[in-house]
Amino acid sequence: MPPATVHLVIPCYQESGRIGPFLNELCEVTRDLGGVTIQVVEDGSDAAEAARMRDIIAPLCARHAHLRPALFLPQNRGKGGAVYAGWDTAPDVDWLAFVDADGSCSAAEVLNLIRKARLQPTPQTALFASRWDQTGDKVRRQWKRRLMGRIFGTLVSTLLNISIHDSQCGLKLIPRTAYQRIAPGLRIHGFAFDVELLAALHDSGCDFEEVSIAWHETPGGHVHLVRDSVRMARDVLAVRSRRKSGGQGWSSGSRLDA
Ligand SMILES: Nc1nc2c(ncn2[C@@H]2O[C@H](COP(=O)(O)OP(=O)(O)OP(=O)(O)O)[C@@H](O)[C@H]2O)c(=O)[nH]1
Ligand SMILES: [Mg+2]
Repeated sequence: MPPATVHLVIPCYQESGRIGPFLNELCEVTRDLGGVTIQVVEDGSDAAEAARMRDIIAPLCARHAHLRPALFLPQNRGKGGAVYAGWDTAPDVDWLAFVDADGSCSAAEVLNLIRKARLQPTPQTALFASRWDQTGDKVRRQWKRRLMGRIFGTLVSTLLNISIHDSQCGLKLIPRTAYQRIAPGLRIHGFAFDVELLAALHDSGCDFEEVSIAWHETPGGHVHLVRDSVRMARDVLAVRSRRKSGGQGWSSGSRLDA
């Protein structure tokens, strides 16, 4: 049996300064796996940035057949919008995945998660990388981000009544069929898209597993601790009220226990 196929999207906004070494390493470590495609989705940065990204990606595309041509979105959609745009170009794969561009989560961790997904006889359980295990220096983050991450995790699990510690980690693998069931109802395209994705998967009956990974924060992040936390909290409340009103429209599933 050929290994399960995976389409891995890297959402990028103003990432030309950070993505080069990580993309190179990712292409190297996945090259011999077979059945894995990688795609950068450039999310409406300006023309100069798009040109810089082309300069980084073109030579890598020439060396690696599994690095697909980048998708350049004409307008910024937000991280979730970019991930979904990339996923929608791969309607036949077994697994849909994304990873952040900055390399905070290493190429080796991506490889581990792909291998773990492939142990499933058929894609069934979504895999959410998690920075929950903070023993030793496995997870290196600024204390402010660590604290906000904990508060946000508590907010998500309490308000949505879904047991999860870290919904926001930038590496996830989703069974493609599960995504296609819920995709028409997904509305959130900003940094909280993972929360809606989680709720929709859960409510449609798709299980998920949190997988502890190493995470070494890279400087130059785009998430503004206060501004984006407020927006994200508002999005969590929106997901909650949609579920409560029963009008979520993302599935015909039956697991609405929030
Ligand atoms: N497509 C898209 N991607 C974005 C946008 N903003 C950020 N990203 C991507 O989202 C990913 C995560 O953003 P980061 O800047 O790494 O976030 P951070 O501030 O470091 O936060 P953490 O990584 O969670 O600590 C990166 O791949 C970014 O390029 C956006 O507006 N659109
Ligand atoms: Mg980051």
